[in-house]
Amino acid sequence: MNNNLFEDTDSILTEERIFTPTPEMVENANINAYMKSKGFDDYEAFYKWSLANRDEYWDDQAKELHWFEPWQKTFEWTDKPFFKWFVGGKFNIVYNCLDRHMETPVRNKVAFYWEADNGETRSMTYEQLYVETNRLAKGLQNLGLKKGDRVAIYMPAVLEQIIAVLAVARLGAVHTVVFGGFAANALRDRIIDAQAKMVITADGNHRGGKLIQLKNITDEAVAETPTIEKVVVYNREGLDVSMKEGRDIYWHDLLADIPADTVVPCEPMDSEDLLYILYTSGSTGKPKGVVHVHGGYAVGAYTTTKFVFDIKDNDIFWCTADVGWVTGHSYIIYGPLMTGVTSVLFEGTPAYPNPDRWWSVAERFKVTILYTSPTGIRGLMRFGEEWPAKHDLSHLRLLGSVGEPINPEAWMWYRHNIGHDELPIMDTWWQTETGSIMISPTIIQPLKPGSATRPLPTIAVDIVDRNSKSVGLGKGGFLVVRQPWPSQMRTIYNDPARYLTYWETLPDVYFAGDAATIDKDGFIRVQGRVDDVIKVSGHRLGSMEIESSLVSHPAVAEAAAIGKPDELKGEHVKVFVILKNGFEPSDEMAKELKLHVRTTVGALAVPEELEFTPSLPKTRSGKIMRRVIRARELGEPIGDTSTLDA
Ligand code: 6R9
Repeated sequence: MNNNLFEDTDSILTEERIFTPTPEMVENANINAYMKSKGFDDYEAFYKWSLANRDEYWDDQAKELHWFEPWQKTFEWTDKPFFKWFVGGKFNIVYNCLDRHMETPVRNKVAFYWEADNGETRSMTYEQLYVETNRLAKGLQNLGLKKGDRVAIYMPAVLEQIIAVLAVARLGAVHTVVFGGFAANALRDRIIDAQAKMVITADGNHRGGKLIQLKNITDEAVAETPTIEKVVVYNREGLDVSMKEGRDIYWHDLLADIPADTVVPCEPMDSEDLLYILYTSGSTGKPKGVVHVHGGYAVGAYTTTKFVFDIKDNDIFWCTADVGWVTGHSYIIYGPLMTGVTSVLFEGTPAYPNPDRWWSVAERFKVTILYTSPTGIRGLMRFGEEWPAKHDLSHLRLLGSVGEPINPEAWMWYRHNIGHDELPIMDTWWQTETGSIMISPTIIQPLKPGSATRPLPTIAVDIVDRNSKSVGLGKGGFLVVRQPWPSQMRTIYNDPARYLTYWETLPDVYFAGDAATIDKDGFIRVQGRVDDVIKVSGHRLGSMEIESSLVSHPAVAEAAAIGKPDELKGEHVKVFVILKNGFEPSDEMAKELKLHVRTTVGALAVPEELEFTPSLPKTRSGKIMRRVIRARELGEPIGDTSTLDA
């Protein structure tokens, strides 16, 4: 890690604008009601209490959900840093998303309003979602799916994607959702690592007006995955796709004889049984299969949805993420459904056909809470204020941001143009590995543009030096967490050693690679990754994945990928390429290599800049020193080069 990372710390700590909540916001806030029940009316004092009473806090939250059998012990270190939450409890997250609401007025509420890329709309009540989930669960059961089996879900943002996720989890099987924008190789690698038995996909769909051939890509991936027995295909577009006899089956054929009153009871899972594996990029090697479980994950997703977004009965919640990322898992599907709120699911892209598409969706569905990303905001900022101004966004009452640091300029634009100069913005810091939001204001706290403010209750966040010692107010360091929380990943699938690195990089704390500063008032500002992960438009890409793709091209000897600051995307990819003897640098070659990355990794990973170079800086052990390349590229101090092979 770079020693000089925090040299510019002082210059970043200058934000003085503070926005305070109105008395009505505080009075009606969900978090306020809970605080009061514990005898507090001040967040700081309440937070201190929560650190000392972690298990009581989580017991209170967990009790609001349905358990087939209660837990005996709230938390247990099994073999540190491995641990369990809600030990002995029997639980199914889907029961809490659906079945529980069948006894209450939520039954007839809209669960999702959906809008297609082409503008078509559809909606589904909680009861309809319950019915369709049960039918699909029955169909999957008929295909032989059972508890513990892994299923890859490679679908567009249609309601059936959500039904697929819920049906798999209902049966106690484990889903691994693969983003619909990923290429065949990425899908194949994830299927192989998870040893998935089934893929649920669609023929294809349109996004931003472009057709994505999901079934063709699935066929290509599945040709090299021995574990796949069945491919279920949802007919989204009526495309003429090839169906392999005995392996492939259409969703509608699978469900044809399954009546609407079919009930497949939720599999009673142990709290610690697997719910899903979600692959995310690390700095080296293949993507990591982050493992989440039914009990603790549910409690974390539910609690944060309730407190951070302050969900009320008549809210319309819209999280613009894709279900293929963790944000979609926790805040499109699980968190919102457990709270019984009405959500929006949107298949399209922000600026298609016009730069006001999002604002038009928000207006038409009367969205009250909008949760989006800095990259989304920056992307739309560039078209000008007149686009949001065309729309009545007066229903909005709360805004959120996630995925990367939000620069104060974008924060102010968001508040001014979307939040009519008065809405609070919840800048939420968390990760695939944390399962749910960790650092974020709630509606009752003061805000500073560009700051995720403070940790949520019980989350023992600290900013530390290399010895895990707090740096103190007004300084910068590594962002760590000192105590476990329920929705934390349990391990890396097939690779527990890799899980250990999160706890062993810095002594006795959880560290997942971000740097942060804390100002004199205790406001935290997350600065981004300290390792070699590149964050493009809010999505984590491993430098390794991009480099592996490049060196798989016959002309490439070696490659190094770095992230460079990008006004729009947060970071963009720049690659340095050493060609093999006999190949000459040219514009055509650069084009060909970019295309190669597109087809092997996916469009997000395509390098914006490609430079041919005769050599790359390496350590003596042969590791490419990406931070040296990055420092050179950005004209920054190079730092410790003691391991550099001169
Ligand atoms: C939820 C999600 C995690 C990484 C994380 C950090 C960055 C996320 C942020 C933020 C600053 C925020 N990040 N939210 N940085 N402020 N509010 O994005 O998960 O895809 O696993 O990425 O994203 O660098 O470590 P994931």
